[in-house]
Amino acid sequence: MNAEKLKRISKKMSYILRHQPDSVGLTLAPGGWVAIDDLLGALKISKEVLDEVVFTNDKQRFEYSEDAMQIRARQGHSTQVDLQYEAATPPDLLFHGTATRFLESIFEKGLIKGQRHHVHLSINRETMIAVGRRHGKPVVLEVNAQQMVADGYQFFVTGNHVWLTDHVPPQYLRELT
Ligand code: HQG
Repeated sequence: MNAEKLKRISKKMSYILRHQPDSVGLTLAPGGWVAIDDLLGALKISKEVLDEVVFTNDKQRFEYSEDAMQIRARQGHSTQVDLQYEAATPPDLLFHGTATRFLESIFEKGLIKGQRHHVHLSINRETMIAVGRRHGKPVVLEVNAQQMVADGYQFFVTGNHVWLTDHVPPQYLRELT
């Protein structure tokens, strides 16, 4: 299937699995899971097409359950759901991509999660530039995760290596130039 069409389905899946499952009559089970058959019915696509979306997705946003009966978005939710991630110890440094226009507010309030469940961080600086560009002129912030852990902050990691935390106060942030 062509890339354009796959992207359209992926966006619809993000909308359903992260934000508005009830828009197609679905409810997320704990962990954020829905039955694959129910999602196929809602999207009116075949399992083959769903496989292609899941496996070719640029950011590996979705995952199947171990029993291959269910699917979920790995992160990025705004709808109320417990993703049941286990706490994990991050590498000493993590990165967050944002836009320069947000810096003043970020250095005042820290990184806040807004509509999402968590602040999203990454070990990969390059990816973070692209994430920042979605909002304006990109800038990458370095997060002193080692100090945050020492100070008792909790982190979670998703299957596609996104690090999640509740809030990053300004003292742990440094602008990279
Ligand atoms: C900023 C994508 C002002 C924050 C990516 C960001 C990611 C503040 C924006 C995932 C702030 C929120 C998440 C403060 C944070 N004042 N602005 N105090 N604190 N911000 O889209 O991190 O393609 O909700 O820096 O890959 O950009 O959706 O979060 O610029 O992993 O799969 O407020 O979304 O993945 O924007 O992106 P977002 P994000 P997907």
